[in-house]
Amino acid sequence: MGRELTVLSILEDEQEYQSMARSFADKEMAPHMKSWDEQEILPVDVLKKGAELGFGGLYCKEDYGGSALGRLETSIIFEALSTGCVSTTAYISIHNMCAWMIDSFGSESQKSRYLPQLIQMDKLGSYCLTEPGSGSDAASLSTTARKSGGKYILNGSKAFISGGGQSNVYLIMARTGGQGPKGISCFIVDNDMPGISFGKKEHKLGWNSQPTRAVILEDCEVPEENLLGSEGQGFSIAMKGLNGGRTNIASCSLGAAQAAIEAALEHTKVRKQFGQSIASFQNTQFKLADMATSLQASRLLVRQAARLLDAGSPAASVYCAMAKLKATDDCYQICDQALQMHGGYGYLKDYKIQQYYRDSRVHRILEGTNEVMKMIISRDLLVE
Ligand code: FAD
Ligand code: 2MC
Repeated sequence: MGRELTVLSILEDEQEYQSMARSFADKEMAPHMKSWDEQEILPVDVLKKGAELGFGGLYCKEDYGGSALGRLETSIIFEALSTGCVSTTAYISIHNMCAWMIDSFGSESQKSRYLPQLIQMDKLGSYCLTEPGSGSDAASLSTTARKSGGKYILNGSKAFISGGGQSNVYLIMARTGGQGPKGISCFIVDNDMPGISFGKKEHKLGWNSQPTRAVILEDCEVPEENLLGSEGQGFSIAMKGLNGGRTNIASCSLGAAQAAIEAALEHTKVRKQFGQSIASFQNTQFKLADMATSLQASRLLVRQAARLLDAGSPAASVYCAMAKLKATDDCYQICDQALQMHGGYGYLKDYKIQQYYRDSRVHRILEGTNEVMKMIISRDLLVE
């Protein structure tokens, strides 16, 4: 299958984006994904090459060099890139979310200072919402930002920050007002501002091509012109960023599942047991059919969420939650099934299937756990 089936779901002009991204994934990413994982390398040179094709600011406006694509095209691109390395693509997706937040809510001066380098990926961005004491309950965060003279003084710590220690620009959600979401503001913090430091590099099951660290703020001095949007707008900015983030992460899961099915097809056609190929057993064939159908159903829901984001629909955030829930759960199951079809070989690090399985596992946890996605969907259903 594989590619033919993917192509069926999109229009002709969108195929161009898909084949450009797939060709980049095949040439620049797939041959290295194993070593990036084993050696825990964030391939900054490859990110910069990707930025030349527009991957650094896919849905930023053209004013400062963005690609000005829709979320639908972005989803197609992240899916295709993920077939070459899920973890690296997911990092690119977080970077894109940060660039979009500055593009959408920044002043002209913030945009002109940060966007050109972010979009070129000469500088990398990280998104900092989670704290040790506030994960799913993000609005309870306790990092503070106190105004003093022409500066804000930030104190607190952020947990699990993707790109932490390696990124240059951190979008930090901190409390400038009272309890709850309305007391939160968003700051653009450079890695060399006084008072920012980073924790140890976390050891992870997957997503190893990108570092994850705590970001520690001790009387961190941030110029007041680095407040993004207005005081109290930070939670809303963070959530709007995450709507796109969730379709992006869901798209990365689509890519993992697509690659897993391709690997399963390759393996089961060649591997023989009981005198015939594994692919000739009806159990294998039916499983493959279920996997392809499940991938396609996830894909349609992700593309629908992306379309609603593009249309500015009020239903978009719920669809983004549905797409993230469905695609990250189902695509992880597809990776698991594909690993099973490899038998013992699937469990060996010599075979790439285990990396898709490991890398896609965390998509059910981050950018809002899938239980939080169910909370968002059910709240909408039950609203009076
Ligand atoms: P908790 O909130 O403690 O949840 C634990 C369990 O309880 C989960 O299963 C959860 O679904 C469940 N639960 C919680 N509340 C409810 C409820 N009301 N109803 C039902 N079940 C509930 N964060 C960032 O800000 N920036 C990043 O770049 C970033 N990168 C990450 C990278 C990695 C590799 C990982 C693992 C995490 C990253 N995160 C990042 C953090 C991630 O968003 C959080 O881990 C996630 O939101 C869950 O928070 P938590 O880990 O505190 O779990
Ligand atoms: N889009 C737009 N606005 C949103 C929104 C969304 N998806 N979610 C919430 N809001 C708004 C909401 O409309 C409300 O605004 P207003 O008061 O003007 O009506 C405000 O935000 C507060 O929302 P709630 O009243 O729903 O707040 P509550 O605290 O009950 O729940 C919840 C919010 C659980 C949905 C939010 O805390 C959440 O999404 N938690 C998960 C945290 C998360 O996703 N973390 C990811 C970190 S990043 C990461 O993992 C990476 C790898 C980068």
